Amino acid sequence: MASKGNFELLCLENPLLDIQGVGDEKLLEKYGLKANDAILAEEKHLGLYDDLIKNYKAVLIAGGAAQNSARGAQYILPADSTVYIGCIGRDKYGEHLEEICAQAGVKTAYRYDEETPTGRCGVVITGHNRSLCTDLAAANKYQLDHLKQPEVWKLVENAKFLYVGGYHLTVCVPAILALAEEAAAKDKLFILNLSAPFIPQFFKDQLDQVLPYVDILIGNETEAGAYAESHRLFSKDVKEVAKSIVQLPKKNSKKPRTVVFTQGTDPTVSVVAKDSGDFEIKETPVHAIGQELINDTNGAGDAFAGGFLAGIVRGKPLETAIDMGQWLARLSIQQLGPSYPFPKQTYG
Ligand code: 26A
Repeated sequence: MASKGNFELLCLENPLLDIQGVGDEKLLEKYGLKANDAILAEEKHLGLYDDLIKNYKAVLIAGGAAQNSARGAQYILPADSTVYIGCIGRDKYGEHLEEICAQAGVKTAYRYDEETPTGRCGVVITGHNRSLCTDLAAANKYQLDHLKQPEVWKLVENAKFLYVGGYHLTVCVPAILALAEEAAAKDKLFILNLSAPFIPQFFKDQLDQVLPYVDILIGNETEAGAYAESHRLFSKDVKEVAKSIVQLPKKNSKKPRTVVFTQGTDPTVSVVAKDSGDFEIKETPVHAIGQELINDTNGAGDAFAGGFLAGIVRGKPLETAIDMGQWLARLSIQQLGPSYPFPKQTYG
């Protein structure tokens, strides 16, 4: 059923501005970055942003993983379907994010931090790899108080699908749990993205606190591997990891848990827990694309999540929602950074 355009989908995470440039081995080495990774910036990384702008012709693009997904979902859904929450500073970068979301039709309910600048993500492109180095700044100042403000909480109560980027587990677990409790209490769908290997690796306790509330978990094969390692699973095989996660205790017993793992150009694996204790395991192929059409892969996973969320909000079967995610990812990797083509293309 089509959405009636009443902000059914609410997303929470870290609003960031991406400073994206085409780099080289030398740049990666200088800052100790891996070609394909996502990390939190330390002191030694802080020169990267100016370096990218001055020496690598970097461009400024709206980023923040779940903010990219919110724009992606809204790209497909009817007007006024998506609202996004996070914390920015009162500065040019923050204004830029507000403009981009407004253009994409995403309603924002930002918290403004008066003392801290808007967060930045340095994106170093080398070939089809992207290295993300994030200085969260204001994004790290998100607080539960903001979510509980009556006009913001009204948006939460109104939404039927609550999506949290796993990156937010580094910022404000109480806000995530407030959304999770709301979903469990009112039988809404609570969806979490693993976001990056360092989340299951270094934020294991925070993740484990939230997992009992998760109806749908999204991730990729590297994140599945990192989860297997930190949770000492016997296998890193994505199907085995997914099976292990769907079986974890669940607060809302009215809904089975679903785990969706993308695997780059290999088929996307989905596992649903069945009442019988058995599993429904499916593999959905990706939409092939010629190498020459790829612009960059920054935001490909976020686009997948966005398309997938749109499918779920529209009440599509799981495999169709996955296919919508693959469709949007294919469109996004042909654009510069985490963006979607205009004029709009339509799925199906
Ligand atoms: C807490 N961290 C590290 C992050 C991020 C992040 N978004 C939220 N929190 N690190 C990178 N990103 C975003 O991921 C997108 C690509 O998937 C980048 O801003 C980029 O747009």
